[in-house]
Amino acid sequence: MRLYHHPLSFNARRAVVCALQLGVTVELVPVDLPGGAQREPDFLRLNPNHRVPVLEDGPFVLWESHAIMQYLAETTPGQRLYPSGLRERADVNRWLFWSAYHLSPAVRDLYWERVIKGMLGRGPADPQVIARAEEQVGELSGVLERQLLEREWICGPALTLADLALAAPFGVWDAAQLPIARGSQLGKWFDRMRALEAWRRTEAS
Ligand SMILES: N[C@@H](CCC(=O)N[C@@H](CS)C(=O)NCC(=O)O)C(=O)O
Repeated sequence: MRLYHHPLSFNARRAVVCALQLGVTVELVPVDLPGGAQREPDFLRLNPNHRVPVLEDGPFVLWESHAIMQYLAETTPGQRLYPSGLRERADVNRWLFWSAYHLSPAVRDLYWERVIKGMLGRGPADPQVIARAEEQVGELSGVLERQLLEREWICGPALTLADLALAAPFGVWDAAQLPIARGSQLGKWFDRMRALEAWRRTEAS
């Protein structure tokens, strides 16, 4: 299997960490996003949305990081990150959707404004976008904080896809200056995530 990614993309990182945590061997293929490789016809044939990550499993091509995580787990015999019980799985799915729809876009806005825009010479940060995203990230992290008050991991006593999906945006915590206290339950959970071998192996990415 091939996984197209970029080292600075937290959306790609969640798929890479997931593969590593599952012990799935994937060939990592870097895509030169700053150079515009994602808009070349060859890449657009893989993903018409011009985004990473993309998974290629023989003739089957899959984009959207959370769907890739689910696919990787489903195709790994004996895996324990994606429970098979109806409600346990629904609980994990809930957080995957929440990650895709709420958390990741809010963190992306801060990361884009405070880091990537400058890196690409795309002009100064927009204070209005920053203010709105900070408010969203603050509210969303409050939801996670309460969720983690009595749980070691997002869905209970065991690490699941939900943790891997949600940890990825927090990888830019310092760079994007996320407005969250490090000593919070969320900060402690993130420290547990950072201790995972799979996470550490993607640290440079
Ligand atoms: N919802 C998508 C988001 C993917 C995404 O936004 N990827 C960014 C990098 S983090 C990208 O490839 N951007 C390149 C572009 O928009 O041209 C996912 O979770 O896979």
